[in-house]
Parts: sequence; C-alpha cells; structure tokens
Amino acid sequence: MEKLIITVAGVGAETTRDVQPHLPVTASEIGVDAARCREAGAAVYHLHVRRPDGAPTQDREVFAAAIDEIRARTDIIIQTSTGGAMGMTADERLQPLELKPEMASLTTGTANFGDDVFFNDAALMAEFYQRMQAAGVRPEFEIFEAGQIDNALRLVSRYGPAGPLMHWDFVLGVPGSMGGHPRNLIFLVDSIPEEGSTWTCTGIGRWHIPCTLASLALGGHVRLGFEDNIYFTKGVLAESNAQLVGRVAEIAASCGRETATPGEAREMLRLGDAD
Ligand code: KMH
Ligand code: ZN
Repeated sequence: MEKLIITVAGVGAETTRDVQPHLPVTASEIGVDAARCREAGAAVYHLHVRRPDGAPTQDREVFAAAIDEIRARTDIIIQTSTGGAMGMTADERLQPLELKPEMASLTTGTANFGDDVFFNDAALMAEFYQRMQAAGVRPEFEIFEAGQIDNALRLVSRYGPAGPLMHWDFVLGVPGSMGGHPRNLIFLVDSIPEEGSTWTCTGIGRWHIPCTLASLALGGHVRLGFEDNIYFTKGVLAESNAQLVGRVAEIAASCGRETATPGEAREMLRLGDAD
C-alpha cells in the first residue's frame, strides 16, 4: 500500500494558548514542533505564523523567521498558508509566496467558517493561483465545500497546471461548511480526477478521528494538528502536535501502512518535477 503522508497544521490562525497551552507561537517553538512532528512520522508542515502576542499574521518576515527555524532542524516539507486569518486582505495573505515555499494552501471558493465568512471570490482565486504558478509553488487545494473542486478544475483549465499533480485537502467539519461524515469524503474523492490527483483529509474537532479512519480506509492521506483539533480524546487536551502525529502513525502502521518521510512525500507529490 502507498505510504501515508501526514501533514501537520500545528499553529493555525484561530487556536489560542488559552484553549491549548502547548500551541507553538514563536519561530523557535514552531521549529521545534515541526522537528518533533517529523520524528513522529509527519512529512508536511502546514504553516501559519503569529506575532509575539499570539495574533495571527501573514507578515513575510515572520514567515521567514519560522521557516529558518524549521529548516535549521528538519527536512519536513513546508506548506505556507495563503488563507491567513479572517478579514485579512488578499495582499496580506499572499506575502509568504514571496519566500517560494515548496507548497502553499489555496482555498478555491468562499465558505462559511463558524460565525465568519472565509472570503475567496473568483478574482482572488485566479490571482493566488497564478502567483503560485509564477513562483513555482505547488498549491494544495483546500476544499471546504464541494463546488470548490469545480472552481479548482476551472483554474487549471483556464490557466494551465501548477505542477504535475493536483493535491487536494478535504477539510471537513468546520461549523458552517461540509460535515465530516464519511459519505461526504467519498463523494469528494469521487469528484476529483482519478488520474493526476493526490489527496488528504482534515477532520475538524470531533471529526479528527472519523475522518482519519475514513481517509485511511479509502487510501488517502491525513492532516491533523492544533489548527484543526486540540484534543487527544474527548475533553483531554493533546500534549503536543507530535502526540497526535504519533497516534495516527501507529494506527496506520498497525494496518500495514508506513508513514512517508519528507523525501518520500516529495517523490509521491512530485514536488520539484516539471509539469
Ligand atoms: N484560517 C482560516 C480562515 C489556509 O490555511 O489556507 C483559513 C485557513 C486556510 O487556515
Ligand atoms: Zn491553515
């Protein structure tokens, strides 16, 4: 069976230290967190950054500092966020692309997000996609609603590919958007091109374990971390992102599925290959 790529969303923009005291915030905390997650079996780090007071930012220099700290410790694939936090402008959100990370997230449509709206209209998506193409950054299409798949496919047909594969992340269980029931995941997986796609699944909050198990059963990959879920079991906070990674690595290993190293994940995702 294909090896499992575990992506860690270790920081996020919404989780605070008040609710998860082990949240990494500073550049060095993020670097240490990424290295521990890699040791536990993760291959990709989905990166958000914070100001010293914990507020989310898309500032290029804050990203650069976190990337330096990660790179000093580990070979994990770095995927910067272009989602940022609610209410940020497109220009703010685009800043980390200037650092030419290997990957970046790209949500292809507006979605309800709790009481807020995560805004991604057609012009914004087209701009973000073309900026990724120009910078040689592989998008991960972060899909919160089914129509966002159609939008991503439209970008590819209008502007051409952004790499030899399309990599998808189905983010299920955000209040206000698609729920985490396995039937949703099955529908979404059936809706992407069979050839030339790789995919992972993120279960938000209580959907973390159901989505993980459904994804493993369907042969997909898994995303997890404090951006998505702060608990280890019901009501018990996770001690670290690495603890969450280690559990999924163990579950996968017990089913005969080994975790991919960052190098193996680079090959599976064909990062660095021409289109
Ligand atoms: N913070 C959310 C509003 C992404 O990283 O691309 C959006 C988000 C998605 O986290
Ligand atoms: Zn994110």
